[in-house]
Amino acid sequence: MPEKYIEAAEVLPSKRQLEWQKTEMYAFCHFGMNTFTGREWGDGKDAPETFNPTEFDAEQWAKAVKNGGLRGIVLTCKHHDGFCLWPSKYTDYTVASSLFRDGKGDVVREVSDACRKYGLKFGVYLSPWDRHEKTYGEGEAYNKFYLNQLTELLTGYGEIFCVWLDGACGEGQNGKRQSYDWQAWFKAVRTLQPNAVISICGPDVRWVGNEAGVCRESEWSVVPAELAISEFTADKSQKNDDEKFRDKIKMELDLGSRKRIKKAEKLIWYPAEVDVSVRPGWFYHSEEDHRLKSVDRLMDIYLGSVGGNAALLLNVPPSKRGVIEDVDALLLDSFRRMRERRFYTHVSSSASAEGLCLDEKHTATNILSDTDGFWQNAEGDEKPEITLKFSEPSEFGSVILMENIATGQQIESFELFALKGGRRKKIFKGTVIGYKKIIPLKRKLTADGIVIKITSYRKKATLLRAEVYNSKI
Ligand code: FUL
Repeated sequence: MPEKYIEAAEVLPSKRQLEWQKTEMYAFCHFGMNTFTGREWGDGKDAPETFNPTEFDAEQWAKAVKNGGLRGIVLTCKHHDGFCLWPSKYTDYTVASSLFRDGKGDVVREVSDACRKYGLKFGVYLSPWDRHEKTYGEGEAYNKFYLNQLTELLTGYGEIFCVWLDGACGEGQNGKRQSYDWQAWFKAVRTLQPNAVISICGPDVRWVGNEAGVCRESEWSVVPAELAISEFTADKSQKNDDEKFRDKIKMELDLGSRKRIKKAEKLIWYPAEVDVSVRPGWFYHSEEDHRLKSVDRLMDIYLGSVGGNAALLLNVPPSKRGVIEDVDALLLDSFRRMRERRFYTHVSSSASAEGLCLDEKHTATNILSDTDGFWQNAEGDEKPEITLKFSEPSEFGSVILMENIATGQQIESFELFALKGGRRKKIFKGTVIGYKKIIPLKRKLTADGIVIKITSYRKKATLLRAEVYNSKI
């Protein structure tokens, strides 16, 4: 039997996981009955007329999200209160009973259309916990009801990139809890939207483990299979609507090291997603307009998540008017500008790359171009190095490295050196790379180039890309 970490090196992402990972950062839009009642969790008893966005404009959402450089929107089509943002045939607790567009509206339709118009991906959140529906807690009847609603969303609104299933499972109207038929629902997603990932209480994308935007230093995408059991995630999820939950960080820090996986029965590709709100709550509350996260905090979250082998699902909730308010839209705008300033001059765009490699198909030069070609270490080279030489001595402040995850996640540690007049100086020591590792240096440096040294890997070391940037400020 090979060692477990060698087995881990052979675990690969599915095509849908790979495509999802490239999406990097996308918006969560919590919008629904709670937007109008000022709550975070509704009890399913509010009259449908309460839902009445008077200036609803899905294109405005899409523009604000796009302008922030995010690549999709996941919409809360139904939250725990059970109110549906589309005219579901299976309940009358929907937009069709509201005043919105005189009962002829469909928020899911308008948001999905706007996403397509602005080149954004569209995903759905459909809460399994439903505090309005009478069959909730009755077993088979509710599972069928949920499947019907899921089917409506999967068949009526074009291509869906993500089905986001949260773990909340409270009591229904009758005081009963429901045992969810996850497998039947997963099957429907696979059949009706084969390219969609099933996130959180699903097999494709793992919840990072907190809602505060805190990321692990070493985020592995190959982890023990039991982490993907829906009930396991559900158990760790929020049990009430207390704001404090979102800031509590209680997560296991090591999910994938050699030591952690040693005794695992089965390993799977299960990459992390960081879900966090720009506001204290998931829903919009005007009294929180002055409590938005700072752009510096968003940048830290971005560097830790997208720059730390995870994806970022950033919640930007529309208001009662049915628009993303200026404070939120401006924050997204500043966040994009800040990223543009940080990655302003692509110092390595005319660099050369050298290093031993497996064969002429896997040369170091591959890491400089935006193609699928990648570098792979020479057989037996245990501490492979690549030297990037800039066309002239240059100042820089960030380095981006990407592993070729299509052939697995294998790098366990690496070091970076600055090259100056033939001498090298260590400037960074890190652990995993994975899909993307962004290394913000403590201070800017001027050098002739850098050396990337892989100090530990599992079966083989690969790099898809390396980029060196200087900031504008
Ligand atoms: C949780 C829910 O209880 C929250 O209200 C929110 O929707 C969050 C993203 O998922 O499980």
